[in-house]
Amino acid sequence: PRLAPPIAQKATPTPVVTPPRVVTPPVIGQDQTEPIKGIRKAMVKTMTAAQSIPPFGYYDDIDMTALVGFRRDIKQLALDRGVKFSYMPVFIKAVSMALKYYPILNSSVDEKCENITYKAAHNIGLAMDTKDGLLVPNIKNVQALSIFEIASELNRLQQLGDAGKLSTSDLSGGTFSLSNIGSIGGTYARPVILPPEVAIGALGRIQALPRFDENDKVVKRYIMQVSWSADHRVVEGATMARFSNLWKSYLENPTSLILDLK
Ligand code: CAO
Repeated sequence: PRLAPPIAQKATPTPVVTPPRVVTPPVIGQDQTEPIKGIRKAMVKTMTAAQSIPPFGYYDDIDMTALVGFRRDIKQLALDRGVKFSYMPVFIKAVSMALKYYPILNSSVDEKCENITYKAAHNIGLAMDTKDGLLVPNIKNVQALSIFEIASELNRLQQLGDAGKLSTSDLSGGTFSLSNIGSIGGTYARPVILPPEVAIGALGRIQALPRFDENDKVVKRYIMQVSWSADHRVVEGATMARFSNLWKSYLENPTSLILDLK
């Protein structure tokens, strides 16, 4: 596929990390025991249940060069309409567009894994790092939303997450999840599937890296790693790989994404 020329942009230098101002607990020199409660208690329950799932891991590099330029233009347009626009709305829409062809990845299984339900709605969950802890609200019916509508909904969920006010409805009914750990840092991750969902993807940080062009010249490209986990009891590795290839193709060629948009 033809890709847009690299964008003239300075590579971000490795940032100097400022340590957090407050470290809690323990008090220096003293052990401290406290009950596990609230959102962390919910995390114990979900993650313990997740341990019964045998995951299949699949990793790939995504050339984001064209999308970096595309998003730079859209970001200002969205801002003019009062909406902050990151890469997530595009990642989420591309997931939904690819799920259409691989519906098993948008399914759920019952506790004993005896029945599988193909979900009609694409309710895409996003791992969110909030002051209360890890929460995974979801954007409902992504298959029927425009990319701008997804961005607005993401803004709403982020504001509620920051305020500790996400509703039960926002937090339930997810059918597939994404975890953008790259907004904090890192490359690869091993995301944990949230039962009863069967797949999740983690996104690394977009980095300026050298790559070869079609004339074997070294060029600067913007690369992001994706790490998928799927429930290997019901999802074949090849299905995950084919889904990832389609998702990757939408991100690497935003024009093809527009072509298939509903
Ligand atoms: N690489 C490079 N830049 C990225 C990026 C990535 N992977 N992801 C986000 N960014 C950029 C955004 O584009 C934005 O840039 P601008 O200021 O230029 O617009 C900036 O980082 C801040 O983005 P954001 O974090 O506010 O928004 P988002 O939509 O990308 O992500 C959310 C939203 C909720 C996913 C994110 O805030 C978050 O909480 N991430 C952590 C998820 C997490 O904890 N996962 C682990 C779960 S398991 O414990």
